[in-house]
Amino acid sequence: MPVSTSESAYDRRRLRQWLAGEARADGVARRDMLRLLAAAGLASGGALPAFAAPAFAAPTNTTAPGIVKPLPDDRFTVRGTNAESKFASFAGTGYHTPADRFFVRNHTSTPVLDAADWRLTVHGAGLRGGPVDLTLRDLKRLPAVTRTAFVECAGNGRSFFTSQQGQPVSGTAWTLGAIGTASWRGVRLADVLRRAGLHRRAVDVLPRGLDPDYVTADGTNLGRVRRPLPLSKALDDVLLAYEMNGEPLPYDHGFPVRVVVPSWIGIASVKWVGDIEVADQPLYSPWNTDFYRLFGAAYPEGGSAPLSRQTVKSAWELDWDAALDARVAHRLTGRSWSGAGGVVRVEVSTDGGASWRRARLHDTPRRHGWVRWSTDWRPSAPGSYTLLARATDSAGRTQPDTTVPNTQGYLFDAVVRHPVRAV
Ligand SMILES: Nc1nc2c(c(=O)[nH]1)N[C@H]1C(S)=C(S)[C@@H](COP(=O)(O)O)O[C@H]1N2
Ligand SMILES: [Mo]
Repeated sequence: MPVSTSESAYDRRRLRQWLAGEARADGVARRDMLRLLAAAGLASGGALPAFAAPAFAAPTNTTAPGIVKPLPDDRFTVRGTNAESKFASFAGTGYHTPADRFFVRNHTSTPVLDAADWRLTVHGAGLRGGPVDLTLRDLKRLPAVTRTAFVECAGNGRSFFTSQQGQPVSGTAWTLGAIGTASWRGVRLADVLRRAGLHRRAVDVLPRGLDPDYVTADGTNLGRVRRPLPLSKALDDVLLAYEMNGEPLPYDHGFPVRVVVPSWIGIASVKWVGDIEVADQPLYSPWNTDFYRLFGAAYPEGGSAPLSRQTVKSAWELDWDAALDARVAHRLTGRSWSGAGGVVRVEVSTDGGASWRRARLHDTPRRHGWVRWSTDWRPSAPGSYTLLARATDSAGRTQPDTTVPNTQGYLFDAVVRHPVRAV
C-alpha cells in the first residue's frame, strides 16, 4: 500500500489522469504504466483506454501488449496478445502452476480493475425477480470452496496440426503450453444463481468479461468476451473464483473474479466477469457459433456442437531440441491430463515410437487435474532422438497418432513428437 504523503497522493492523481486519457506517458511502455497503477493500488474501475499502436519500444519477447505481469523468456513465449508457458519451466514446480508461470490468453488486454468498485450483476428472464448486484464482499460472505482445476485453451497444441500433420489452421500457434493447473477458491456459481432466484424456465447462463470489446482482424466488433454455458454445467461444478493458489487473482488471470469451468475449454472460464445473464431461452455468442466448434471436411456444414470438454494430452518438461548429455542417465519428467477423467496410464518412447514403456506416475489420477510422471533414459550415443508420451484417461481414451483436422485447429490430442539431441 502506498504511504500517504502528498507526493504519493499527487502520484495517484497523475495516474488517474493517465487512465482518463488526460496525462501523457510518451516513451513509457504501457506495461510499466500498468505496473505503476498496480503498485499504487489504483485501478480503472473499467476497461483501460485502448491505445493505437504504441509509439514506444517495439515488443521484445519479454513483453506482450496488454499483459501486466512480467514475461521472462525462460518461462514464456509471447504470441500476439498471449503468453504461452514454457513447459520446461514447470519442472520441479509442484502440482499447481505458479501464477508467475501460468499462460495468459487475452482476446484484447488485461483491465486493471478496482476490487472496491467491482460489481457482479446477475440478470435476465431466467430469474424470478429483477437484477441482483453483488460486491466482492457479498461474494466472500457466501460459503467458500476450493477446487483444483486446469485451465487449458481449446487451441492448445494447435501448431502440431501444421508441423506434424501438414494441415493449415487459423489461430494462435500454441505448442503445448496453453495450460496451467491451479487451486481456485471462490463460491459456487450455483449458490449465486440460486440466491438470485432461478426461474424454472432458465436454460442458459452467459458470463461476460469487463475487458475491452473484441474486434476481429477484419474490423468486426464482436463486443465483450462472453460464452453461453448450459444451466446444467453452471449448477454442477462451476466456480466464481477470487483466489488462485491462495492469493487474490492476479490482474492477468481475472482480478477480482473469474469463472472457472473445470475440464472445459478455457474460453468457458471468463475472466474479469462483470455480469451474468440467466436466460429462459438458448443463447448464442460468436464464441459458441463461429468459434469453438469444429469446422472442416469431417464435420457438418454448421460445424460440430459447441466444444465443451478438453481432450487428452501429454507434454515433456523439456525445451524443444533440448541438449542432453549422451551416455548419462537422465530422469525425464512430464505431465498428462484429460478433460474426461483422470489420467491412469502414460506410455513413453525415446526412439520415435519403435518401442514403448510405462512412465512412473507421481500423482493419483484426478479429474480436472493432471498427473506428473517421469522416466529414466540414457541416450546410448550422441545424435538426434524423438521423445513421445501417450496418455490414457479413466474414460479409456488414449492419445491417437493423428487428430482429425478442423479449420481452427482446436482440440489437438495426437501424440507429439518431441525432438531432443544427445551431445
Ligand atoms: N474476459 C475474458 N475472459 C477470457 C478470455 C478473454 O480474452 N477475456 N480468454 C479466454 C480464453 S480463450 C482462455 S484459454 C482462458 C485463459 O485463461 P488465463 O489467461 O487465465 O490462462 O481465459 C478465457 N477467458
Ligand atoms: Mo482459449
